[in-house]
Amino acid sequence: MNENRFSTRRFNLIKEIEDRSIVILYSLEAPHKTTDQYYPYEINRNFYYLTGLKKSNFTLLLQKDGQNQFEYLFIEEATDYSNKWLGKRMTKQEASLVSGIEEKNIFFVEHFDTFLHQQILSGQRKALARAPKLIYLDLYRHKPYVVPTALIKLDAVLKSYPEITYRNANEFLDIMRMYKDEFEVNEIRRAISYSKAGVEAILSVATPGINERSIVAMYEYALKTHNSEGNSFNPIVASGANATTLHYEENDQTAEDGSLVLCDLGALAGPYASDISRTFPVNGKFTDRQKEIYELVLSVNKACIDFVKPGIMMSELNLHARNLLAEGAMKLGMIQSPDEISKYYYHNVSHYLGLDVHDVGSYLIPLKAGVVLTIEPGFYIEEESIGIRIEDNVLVTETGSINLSESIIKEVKDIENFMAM
Ligand SMILES: [Mn+2]
Repeated sequence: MNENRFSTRRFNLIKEIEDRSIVILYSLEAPHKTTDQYYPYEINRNFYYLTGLKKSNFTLLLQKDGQNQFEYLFIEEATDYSNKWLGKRMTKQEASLVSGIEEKNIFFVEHFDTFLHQQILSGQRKALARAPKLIYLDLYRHKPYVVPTALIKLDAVLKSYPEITYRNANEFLDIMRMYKDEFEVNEIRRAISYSKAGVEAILSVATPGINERSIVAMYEYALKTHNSEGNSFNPIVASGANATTLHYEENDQTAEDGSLVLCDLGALAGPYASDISRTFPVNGKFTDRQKEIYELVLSVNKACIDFVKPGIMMSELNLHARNLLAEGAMKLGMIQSPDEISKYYYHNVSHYLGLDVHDVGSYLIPLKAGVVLTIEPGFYIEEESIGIRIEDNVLVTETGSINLSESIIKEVKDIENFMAM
């Protein structure tokens, strides 16, 4: 069943790309930290999407030539040394079972450069396939003027074959990855179930005077004991005014009695992410003022989830949230005109979710069944030390939407009852 899913994706990608081209995707390696230490390894999401493999230093090579397609995989070889020092590595047979790539087309990674030159680029396989004119690579840049790793790795090749151009494979993969199949939706559900366990652990331990750091520790403890791989991003646990900074990550302040705590966190299931925000009073009881603002955010959270259906544009969803929050703030007498809402609400209401927490995809095309997105309205009043965000993970269906994180408590009375236990 596995091989079908990943083989189908590779087939669909090859269908889209130009004739006489190849795709090269690297699973990449953990970045260096200090001396002989490395940061934890994260699989390249595009590599995983097309192979199902989560191993570092693997390379995928796809070739399209007319009606012919070729798939090759390059893996790390298990040696006596690696077995004794580094642990078990995958065999060709295991890699073939997961990825659906035929075992005879799986080689060891140290042979990749020679293979690429001799078998593919130099056109020595002319009998089988013409030399490619184009290479598709993962050219994602996390900020401007960063040279993508794929270009660094292929530098010598691109210099020695100036007749071959390269292009961004993400223009296809980003769109393919937007629409989740049943397996993926179930993985996201599993990730959400870990986040739920984490949120409940937090609500159980929260008490006035607790340090935000202890809350993070309880949360991460819950993830690990439920067998989640861990965080899909650095958790935000922000008490009082800290919650008005959107990406507050220090998580080292004391949650004072009477304050709200905003938690924005997400657990992993395999490489799939969840992304949940919940806000609660650290002493277990909302003040009237906190409740008033909380109920407004909650009503917008629900209204936006109901608004999600095929055909809706992200921009409409954003506008809907903003209008509703502005309307609410005007009723509360906090602003006089709708555009003043930027004072209290200053982010978008949604992003895609999947193999990445801020998942790939176009924000300029209408929603369609299979898209998973967040709904996360917020309200931030710095002068009152109130920051509230309520975030759920929502699947677009043929007729509307399903809130995948519905079972994570968010009603005022449910939170208060839970914390009173
Ligand atoms: Mn989010």
